[in-house]
Amino acid sequence: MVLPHQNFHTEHFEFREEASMTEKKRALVTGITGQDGSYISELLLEKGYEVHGIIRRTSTFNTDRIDHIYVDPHKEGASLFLHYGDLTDGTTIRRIIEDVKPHEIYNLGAQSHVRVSFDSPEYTSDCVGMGALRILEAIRDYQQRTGNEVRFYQAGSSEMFGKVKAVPQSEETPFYPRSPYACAKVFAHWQTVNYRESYDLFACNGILFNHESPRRGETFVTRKITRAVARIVAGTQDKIYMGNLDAKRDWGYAKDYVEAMWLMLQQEKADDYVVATGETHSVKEFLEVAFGHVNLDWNKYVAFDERYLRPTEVDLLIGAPAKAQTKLNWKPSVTFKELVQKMVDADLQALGLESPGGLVKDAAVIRDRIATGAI
Ligand code: NAP
Ligand code: F7E
Repeated sequence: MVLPHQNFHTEHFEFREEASMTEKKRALVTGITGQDGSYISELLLEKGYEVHGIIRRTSTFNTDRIDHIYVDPHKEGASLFLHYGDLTDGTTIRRIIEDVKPHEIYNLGAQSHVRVSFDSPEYTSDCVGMGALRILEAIRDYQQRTGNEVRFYQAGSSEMFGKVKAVPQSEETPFYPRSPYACAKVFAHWQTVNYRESYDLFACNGILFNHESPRRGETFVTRKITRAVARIVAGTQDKIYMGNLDAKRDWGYAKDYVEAMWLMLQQEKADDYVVATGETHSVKEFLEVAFGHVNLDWNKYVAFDERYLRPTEVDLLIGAPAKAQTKLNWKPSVTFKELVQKMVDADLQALGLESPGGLVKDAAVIRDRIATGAI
């Protein structure tokens, strides 16, 4: 049997030709309602895939990030399908894999907030760590029974480097996780390596450094800042309460990073890759650029609140993305300053205000909401 993967790697045109001659490629995405889930789904749909996403049942709609790509499945030509499930529910994960028969699985689902993982360590470990293992086990059985290859992407994190053992951090740098979230990601990372080596699964770990966008969750530091800038300009907020401003992160643009995920699954051999910009900036620098974009001095608006501190902090992250650059031919397209300004512009636009950097074209409509008890 010729698998859809066997004749193409990174050349998009080759893939399109093949997809039209044979059945459509099917991808299954966990965490499809999240920031990365929405961008990877757009990318896969553009490439002609049939995309299946796992969503959780919620009492109010939380599909803002994917509403623009959703087409009623009763309509002809629909290519995006949603399935109820949860990473803590192995039976359902198995059933969905059996039904969808995916060629590729992107495991992006997670309780992804580091600070929250200290409050809910058991749940975070179950969903982030065991969730990945549940998928790997389901793939192992499905592949063995049917002979159909399923390629697997595991959303690893720079948080796994934690109290860093080397600067910058590469695929060779040992992990030293500093939160329940990071410990669970390390578990998922090694399970992925182990399933690749034990059962010859095509399973890749992306070790992605922080990546942001106008679709970033409102409680991560970048979006918390850019949203506050817009609300301060609008006159609906007067201060922003924050924790450690000295932490340094390697921040890139999420849309670039999902491209790297896809590229990993198109290679001849499964492998692990660091995806990063290779630059680091402090939270203070982020504040400077974000407030500076609307000619405000951040010092006048930022106040300290210890509830935003973590029991253990990750002080400095900076990635060495040489392997991704050479093997995947991947590189970031957006600079730090452009990223910050784009996010501020998008948040200003969401409030109906003028944005100094011009219009940010994003088909996903990100609504402004009141944050209740947000971290
Ligand atoms: P995100 O915006 O927080 O999205 C997380 C997604 O996971 C949401 O769709 C969420 O669904 C879903 N989810 C949460 N708990 C789940 C569960 N128990 N079962 C099934 N789905 C569940 O995260 P992101 O920024 O897109 O990140 C994507 C992945 O990359 C995550 O695994 C994250 O840990 C990892 N990562 C992110 C970064 C980054 O900088 N963004 C860097 C490295 C690694 P709801 O919408 O229902 O909550
Ligand atoms: O914090 C500091 C905070 O929550 C960044 C997730 O996507 O990236 C993300 O994890 C830094 C930390 O992201 C506030 O202490 C200061 O040092 O935006 P963050 P994170 O913890 O780096 C990694 C790669 C992931 O994998 C995760 O899923 O900013 N900080 N004051 C603050 N952080 C928050 N959230 N809120 C503050 O008020």
